[in-house]
Amino acid sequence: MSAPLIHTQVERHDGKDVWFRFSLSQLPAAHWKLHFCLARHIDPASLEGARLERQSGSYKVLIPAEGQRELRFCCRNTPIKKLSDMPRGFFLSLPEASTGPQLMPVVLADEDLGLPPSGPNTPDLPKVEPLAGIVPQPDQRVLLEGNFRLAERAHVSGPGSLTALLDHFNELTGLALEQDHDGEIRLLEEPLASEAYRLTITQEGVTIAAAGEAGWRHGLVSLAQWYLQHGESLPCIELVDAPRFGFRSIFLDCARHFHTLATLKRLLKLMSLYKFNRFHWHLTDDEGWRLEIKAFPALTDVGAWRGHDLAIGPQLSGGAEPYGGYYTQSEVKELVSYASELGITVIPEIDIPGHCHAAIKALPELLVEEDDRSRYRSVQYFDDNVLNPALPGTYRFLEAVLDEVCELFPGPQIHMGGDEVPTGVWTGSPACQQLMQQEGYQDCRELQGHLLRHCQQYLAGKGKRMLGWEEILHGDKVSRDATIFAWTSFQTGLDAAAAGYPVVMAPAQHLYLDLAWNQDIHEPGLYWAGTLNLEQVYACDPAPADFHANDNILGVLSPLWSELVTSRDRLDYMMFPRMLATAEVAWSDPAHKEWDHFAARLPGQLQILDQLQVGYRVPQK
Ligand code: TNX
Repeated sequence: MSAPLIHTQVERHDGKDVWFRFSLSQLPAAHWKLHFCLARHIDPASLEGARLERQSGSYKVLIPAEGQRELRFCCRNTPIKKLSDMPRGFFLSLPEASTGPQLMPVVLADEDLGLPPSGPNTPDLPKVEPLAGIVPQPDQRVLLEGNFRLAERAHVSGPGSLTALLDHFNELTGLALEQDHDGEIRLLEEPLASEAYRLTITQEGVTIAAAGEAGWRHGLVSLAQWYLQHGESLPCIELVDAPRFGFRSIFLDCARHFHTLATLKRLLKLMSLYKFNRFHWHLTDDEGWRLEIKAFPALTDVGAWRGHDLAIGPQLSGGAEPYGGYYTQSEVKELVSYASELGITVIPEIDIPGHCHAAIKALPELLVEEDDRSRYRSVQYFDDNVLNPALPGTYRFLEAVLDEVCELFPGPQIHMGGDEVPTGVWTGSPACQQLMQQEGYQDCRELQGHLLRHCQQYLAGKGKRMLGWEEILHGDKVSRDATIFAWTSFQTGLDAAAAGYPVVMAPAQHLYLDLAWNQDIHEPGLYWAGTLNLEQVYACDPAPADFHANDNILGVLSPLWSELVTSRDRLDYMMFPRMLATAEVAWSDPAHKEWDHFAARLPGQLQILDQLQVGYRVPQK
């Protein structure tokens, strides 16, 4: 029998409720089950023509009534507005006793969202004359007389070994600069601020003055951007430049979908072109554990893979075949050292206590309390994804993981997540109730603080500081050494800064690169915090001039969560050119930040991205 076809359709949008209808062309046998992924919760009572066998995260298994080729169900209170929300990864499984193959693919023949494609599309950019320029916009920029010809094998002089700096420059530009005593490009040591630089291109040559490597690197990157726009004949110019924030970060979720080491290196290279200096590596989540931990091989043997009949079912883009991957410790070291040559510190994130479905499935003997009767459902629809702060196994697991993480990542900061712990968790756990009594805790959220405080202290013992999403403040137990990542709004960041915490601003409404670019149904992405166009990213000001605690605002982070990022192409599409707007938010003085000017510099930058084969989203006219 050939693979059945399925038609999926939203039959009715009823306020925030969405009614689906599935029609199958044929059925292979009785008692088959239909598997698929849909990042919504199916109301079991709404099902017609089938019953629900399982739903965990985005994974759904339905058992249709005998002979039924048409199924209906409702997802309540979570509208569906985009094709990228539609169910994916269909397959059938047959009962074990039956003969022949146990699995059968189902071909998605057609889908209908039941919505008009979009409202009127507004242009992404204002009508402005293109202008060659640097992104992020430098502090001061003066065009000088004449041009300088940059030879392919120009010589560069400067203190110490410049190999790493020049390798990077050559990789970006395709040139072959070499270090020599007497170069037409001269790196000079001057007592400037650590990341500041002065780049001067005259008809005679190029000088880059800085206090050291960070400044020279930024100067060389500006030179590279100038070269990539002009070719060998560089208009003479002087830039005097320094960053607004010392913390300029891009985040990639490698758990929801796996991204190869090659993709990560390429991303780091592109980050360095825009003067980012932190890479926030989201290594663990419900849908996958991606970091090799020698003490617990099961974390990756089991936790890094999902698929039919695996401990973690298919998720997100779905499918029966095993999907996943992880980074070996030697790959991690390779990436960390590559990043450091680009002036980028890698910050690992081990997301606890929520978002731990994969870890719990890998290590149930340590992480599950048999008698726990708590019932909860996380934002992403898991009912078994939270660590238990009262189990000795939780601490054994965490300490072993942190021991290895601290060895692997030489940077001073470790991110412990802390986000989206669902309500209801721990309420039916005898161990948690006992711990609360023993400690005199009134509120379950104090258990979260209890666990994170332990991590903070454990990390401090190893000379590391803990970072976390804004919810690490829940239960009020972590000390003010912890850096707070504000993601639900600016205001939470301002409040934490006012309360004396160091803060990194990552408000979803302005900086989440996984949000869809606009409301068009074909435009992929999430929209729980609205859609996000280039101008909205650009408009973001993480530290308003009149705010009294600005010293506590360290900088900004733009995350790319990967629920829908299944490939490098999709990664490029979501990140670029929005990442350039983040770069300017993070680097440029608000006095020199102007949307029209950025828009004028964008075409020159897109031409650079073309040369580097970045599949950015082309701005709409
Ligand atoms: C919220 S931001 C999450 C993630 C999701 C993201 C999607 C944060 C700390 N948690 O688990 O992937 O929204 O935009």
